[in-house]
Amino acid sequence: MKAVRTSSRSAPSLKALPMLAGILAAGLVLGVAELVGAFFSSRSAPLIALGSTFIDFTPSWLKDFAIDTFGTNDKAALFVGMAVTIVVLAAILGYLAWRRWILGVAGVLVMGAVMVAAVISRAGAASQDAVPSIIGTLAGLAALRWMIRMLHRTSPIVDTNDDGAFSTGGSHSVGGKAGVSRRGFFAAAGVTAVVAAAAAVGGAVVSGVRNTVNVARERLSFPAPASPALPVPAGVDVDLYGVDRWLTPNSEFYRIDTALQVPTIDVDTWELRIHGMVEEEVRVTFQDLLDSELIERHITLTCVSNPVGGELAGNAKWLGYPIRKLLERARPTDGADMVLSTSTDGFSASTPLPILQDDRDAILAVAMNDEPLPLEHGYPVRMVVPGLYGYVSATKWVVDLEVTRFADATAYWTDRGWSERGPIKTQSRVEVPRAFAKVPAGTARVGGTAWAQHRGIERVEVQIDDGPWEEATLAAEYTVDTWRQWSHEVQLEPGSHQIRCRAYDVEGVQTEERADTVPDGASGWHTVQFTAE
Ligand SMILES: Nc1nc2c(c(=O)[nH]1)N[C@H]1C(S)=C(S)[C@@H](COP(=O)(O)O)O[C@H]1N2
Ligand SMILES: [Mo]
Repeated sequence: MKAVRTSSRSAPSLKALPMLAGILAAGLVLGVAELVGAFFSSRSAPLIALGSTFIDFTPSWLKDFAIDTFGTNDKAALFVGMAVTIVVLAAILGYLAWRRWILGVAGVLVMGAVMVAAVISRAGAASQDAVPSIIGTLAGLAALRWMIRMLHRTSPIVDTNDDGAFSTGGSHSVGGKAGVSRRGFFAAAGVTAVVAAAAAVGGAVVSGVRNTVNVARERLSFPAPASPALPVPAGVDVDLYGVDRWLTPNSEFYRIDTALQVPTIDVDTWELRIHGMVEEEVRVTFQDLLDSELIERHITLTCVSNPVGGELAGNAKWLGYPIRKLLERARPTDGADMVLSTSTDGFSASTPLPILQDDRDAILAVAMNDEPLPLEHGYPVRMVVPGLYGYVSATKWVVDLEVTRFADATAYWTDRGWSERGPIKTQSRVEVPRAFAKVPAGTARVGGTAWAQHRGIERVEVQIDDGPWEEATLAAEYTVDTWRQWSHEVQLEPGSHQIRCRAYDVEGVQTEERADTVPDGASGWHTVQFTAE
């Protein structure tokens, strides 16, 4: 009776190891994609996208079968089915990659492409939602390459020539020595497994927190404002296609911040502390805010980094508590001239104390256009101050107000070369025609927007080529704290043209002098080249 001779003492058979490599690499692809996706948006999670796409393509008989068989567990069944499919495909890919590396590359890329296609085809997806899947795929490919290399190095029966092609036996075979240790492979496999697991857990934690916060945010409702916004008069929009809307929808509101990841704050633990040069330290919870008399105001926000003619400005309706009243409770002491507001992510802004105390409505905002603040716009509480650039006033995710002096403290951007104070410069822009547009010759309407928050726009003038400056028609003014649209009728000869505009506030015409955004905001007259034909 001869015992069947097993190949060696080495544990798993050689075929199993490339398969294991494939499965681990697939795990890494998904783990990394989940982690990166958690930082992007919930839409970019590849597993969910794959599952949803699968459901969309499932014939109804299979759906019915799944629901009949698994009942309310049909989704769990789907995920189990997907997991099995992925494991089997990954094992095959690992084996192929071991036999012929190029096949492995092709296979991984095809799987990556399927993932990207699934993510991108979801409703509301944007092209950047593909990024997590792409990064995941590249990470998986690298890990697979590493593990397969290690396998070839230790393989007792398989050898590859330099370009990775497969060959058996022959003089290259390193026989005895190889196979002695697969330590290299197991090290690579172990690292891949650990990184994949850590990435998946990290991704799940991050998106889990985000989901919890999103659910809490959606449940919020606000009391009617004690002081509602003035009604918006009919003519605040010039009614000219191509001019931005007077009221900026939240989804189109510009976003500027230093946050690599949008902070996720639990409203139940959020607290604002007002301290420093005050007679009384004040602490406010979110519920305190909701129980207070809230005001509702339209305020146009502008970024100091907005270039002449740029898009970094937006107008929204804000609901919140007057910062003036908070300061009345804290009672700043003599000599204080600044409030340093700090966000949970460490950003800070220095705002002149008198501006927060005067009769303008500086707001500790909780809602934007009748919605709880969007996460990226400062949920649950941010500051909004009429007349100041965002970097010195509009702290999002705000948690701390320190009453202090400009001489004693500096803020995030002032430490980086920007002016310590940032009143908004009077600006106007041409939105119609767009730069390099082609428009019909003859009579044309041009238009745009002007702003001089807390001073107000008094007049806008337009000039075509070297012609005279003509007074444009101003749209209705809401308050001096909001931007104002303008339009004008011009006659255009065929040919190329230039249009310029300039706005006046109470102090006169905006400066023609060109200034860069650093250190305290861009200036100059906006000029647009276009063609009439
Ligand atoms: N926490 C925090 N708040 C911040 C910033 C930031 O980087 N972090 N940027 C400020 C700047 S420079 C501007 S212009 C406004 C932009 O607000 P928005 O993103 O809601 O439009 O937020 C301000 N508040
Ligand atoms: Mo800004």
